[in-house]
Formats: sequence, C-alpha cells, structure tokens
Amino acid sequence: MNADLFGHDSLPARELLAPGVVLLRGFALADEAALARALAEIMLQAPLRHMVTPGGFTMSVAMTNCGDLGWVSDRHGYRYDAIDPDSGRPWPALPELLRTLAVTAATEAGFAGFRPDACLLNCYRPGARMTLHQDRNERDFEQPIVSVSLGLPATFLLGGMTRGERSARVPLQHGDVLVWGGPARLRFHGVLALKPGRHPLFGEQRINLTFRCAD
Ligand code: MD3
Ligand code: FE
Repeated sequence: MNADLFGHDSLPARELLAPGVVLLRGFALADEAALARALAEIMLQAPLRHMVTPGGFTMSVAMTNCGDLGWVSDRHGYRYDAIDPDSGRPWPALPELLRTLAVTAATEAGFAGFRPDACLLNCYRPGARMTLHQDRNERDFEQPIVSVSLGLPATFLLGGMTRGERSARVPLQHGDVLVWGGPARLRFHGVLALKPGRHPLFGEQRINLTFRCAD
C-alpha cells in the first residue's frame, strides 16, 4: 500500500476554511520539479530582494515577481509596476505552467474566469514573517487570489475583516494551494515566523507564489 505517499492523504482534497477560502492540499505536488526549475529561471532574471515599506522598515521576506505586473514597495508606497525597479526592465513573463496551475486551482475552488496578470514570489528564510495585512492594491476585488506554498511548512494566519478580530492558524505544507475570493478577498492575513528546517527540493526556505489580477 502507498497510503501515505503524499503525507496528507487522510485530509479531504478541497477544504472550505471560511466563506470564500478554499484549501487544495497537495494540489501543486505533481508539478514540484517543473515549478522549481521555472522559479530558479525567474530569480536569475529578477533576483530576490528585500523591499522597504512606506514606513521605512525592510521586509524580512525577500521578493520578486513575474507576469505583466509586479508588486513593489518603497518609501513612496505599495503599487503594481510593469518594470522591475532594480533592473529597469519588464518582469520575467509568467510561465505557462504557472498560469495553468493558478487558473486550474481557481476553477477547482469555484472561481471560473481567473485572469492572473501578476505573480509575486515571496521567499521566507528562518525567522522571516509577514504581519497581518490586507491585499487591496488590486483593481478588481471580484477576481480571487491564488497562493501556492513550496518548501518548508509555515503557519498561516487567517484573520477577519478588521485587524482586531482574532485570527485562525492554518498549517501550510509544501504543495498546498489556497484560493481566496468573494467574501474572503479583503480578509486580514499573515504568516508566522518560519521555523528552521530543510526541504529536499527547496532547501532551507519557503517560497510562496501569489497569483493576482492586478489590472
Ligand atoms: C487572504 N503572502 O504576498 S499567501 C502576500 O504566504 C501574502 O507569502 C502570504 O499575504 C504568504 O500578500 C500569504 C495567502 C493569501 C494571499 C492573499 C490574500 C491570503 C489572502 C488576500 C486576501 C485574503
Ligand atoms: Fe497578502
């Protein structure tokens, strides 16, 4: 028997965590090797960097982008830009494999018609975290966000519609895909500090991809 081949086969394939929040456990596993190659290529063209917040803090998560638009932060604020400010060139194109993965996951979660034009790569080393925030720099909140977790596991914080509400903790593993849409689109969320460890394919880090329709 290969009952535990994927490590979490006792869990349902599609889990509704809250209205509009769908967890597809292991959805990206079949593509892990191709994803690793595609991401390495993107990071060569647009290296990871620690962006600065408008408040002057350097983020602990290292980031880069691919797709028509990339999410950037600096002293002036947060925005989407077609140009990588570090190179002056457009962001690397969104590989077809990534687009297909995101659109398939969105459809599977009940959000047909997803048109991703931006993919943010978040790289967490041990200790890196993301404090509670909302994603509201995108134009159309009717479009969902698809997030793919790769490498080391992390604890995701699922907050409410206001910062003050208590958040639920959701463990995320390599290959898990989360889809946020409809009533969940503007929920507060974050990631607890990454614990040290080593993943066989991605090493001592967690990489999270978030696919958005920014424009
Ligand atoms: C819930 N990234 O890049 S992805 C981000 O794991 C971000 O790197 C986290 O939050 C990470 O902005 C979480 C899951 C996620 C992404 C977007 C959301 C959850 C969301 C938008 C609305 C509600
Ligand atoms: Fe976010």
